[in-house]
Amino acid sequence: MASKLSKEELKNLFNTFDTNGNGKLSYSEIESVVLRTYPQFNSRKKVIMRAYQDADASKNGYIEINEFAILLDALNHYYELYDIFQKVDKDNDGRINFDEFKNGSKDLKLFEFSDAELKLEFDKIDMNRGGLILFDEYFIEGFFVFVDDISMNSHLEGNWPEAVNRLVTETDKYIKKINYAHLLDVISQRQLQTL
Ligand SMILES: [Ca+2]
Ligand SMILES: [Ca+2]
Ligand SMILES: [Ca+2]
Repeated sequence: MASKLSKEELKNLFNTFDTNGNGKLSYSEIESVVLRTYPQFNSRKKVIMRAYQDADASKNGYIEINEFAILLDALNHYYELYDIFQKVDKDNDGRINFDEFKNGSKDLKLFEFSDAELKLEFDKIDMNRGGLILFDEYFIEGFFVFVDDISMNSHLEGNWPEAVNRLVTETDKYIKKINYAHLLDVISQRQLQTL
């Protein structure tokens, strides 16, 4: 979505967020604009915080104009992930146990998985082995595990765009819609960070 905005539209939107006009966005500026424009984020402040942290590539605590498109994409993407998470979390306790995971497997796009295969997937996501999936673990599975797979693949084959393509198809099983552009952004940021 953000990639569809022109440079000027992006700049105008950025200025709307930048309420004190200092050319960078603090977390509180972002949160207040997002909550004002999209009240449905009220129960999902975690999503805003997560998107803000991800988009701040320079790690200076502010979102600058060059990080802004990533912020918008991340907001959109995490919002969708959170949507699926809440649907599967039937008792609304903010955690997904294996029963909920099994019952929600269609929402998670895990079609035609046997119980044993589902258990394997569940354990993969449940990184701290607590028997429950937290939202953090869930979207880490949705993103960073695959990013690591991608960098491994790219070392093996020297062709990471192709590896990304394949993994995005793979990941579609888990998540309704992978934002390809954002995934690429995250990858390039990560590659820069590891240089
Ligand atoms: Ca500001
Ligand atoms: Ca920054
Ligand atoms: Ca639950």
